[in-house]
Amino acid sequence: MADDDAPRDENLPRDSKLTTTKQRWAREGKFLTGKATRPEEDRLPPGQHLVRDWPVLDLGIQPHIPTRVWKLDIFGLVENPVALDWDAFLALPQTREITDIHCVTTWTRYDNGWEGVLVRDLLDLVMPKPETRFVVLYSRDGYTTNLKLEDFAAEDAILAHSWEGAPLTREHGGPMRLVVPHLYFWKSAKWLQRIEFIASDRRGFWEERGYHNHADPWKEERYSGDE
Ligand SMILES: Nc1nc2c(c(=O)[nH]1)N[C@H]1C(S)=C(S)[C@@H](COP(=O)(O)O)O[C@H]1N2
Ligand SMILES: [Mo]
Repeated sequence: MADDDAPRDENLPRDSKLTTTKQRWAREGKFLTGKATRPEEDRLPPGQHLVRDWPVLDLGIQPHIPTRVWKLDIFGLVENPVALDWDAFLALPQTREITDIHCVTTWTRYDNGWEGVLVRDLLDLVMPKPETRFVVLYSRDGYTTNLKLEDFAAEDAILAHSWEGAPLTREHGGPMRLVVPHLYFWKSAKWLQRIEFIASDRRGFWEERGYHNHADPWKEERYSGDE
């Protein structure tokens, strides 16, 4: 093709609505789930093996929390601090999703069906202040864990009350636990009771005891020595 025939920049339609919209989608990664683009053989993070059962891991205390007395306290750097009871929690938008679990002890369990309230829907309610950069999660058994706000706000992070169509069992954190699928499972607090929004980071139970502060399984962020 002669140079003269090549389409020249100035001849291309410039600001058609479709072009600018598509450019915006590309910038925002629209329609990317982060999963469709990952080949099936890369679904298992490094150093992990698949299990079919669902192991139970905790500090050995499995609190019994009837929904009648259940409360979720959200406080700290938010415009609208709230204390939700069970009915108020169920009145928030409900979402179902299927995600994988990756535990730092090297087991991975595929395709867990959750139902609950997306963290994003909770954030719409409480509205973190601009200075908020981290959250600390406090559980009824005394467990704590910390997350960057952007990890807590991941599109698939969910406050789950059901698993595979049935109420979440007590041993797995029922009546409600957090699930943050893109991080090792210790970040997913069972029996979640309080969420604090803060400006500077504060390490949780395992993060203070040698576990990585961030916990990305794809980067094998297992231990704090690798931070
Ligand atoms: N409240 C609470 N949440 C917790 C824990 C805990 O001890 N207490 N353990 C964490 C760890 S280390 C893991 S691997 C997962 C285990 O969840 P499971 O017992 O449902 O598999 O819960 C996480 N959340
Ligand atoms: Mo764990």
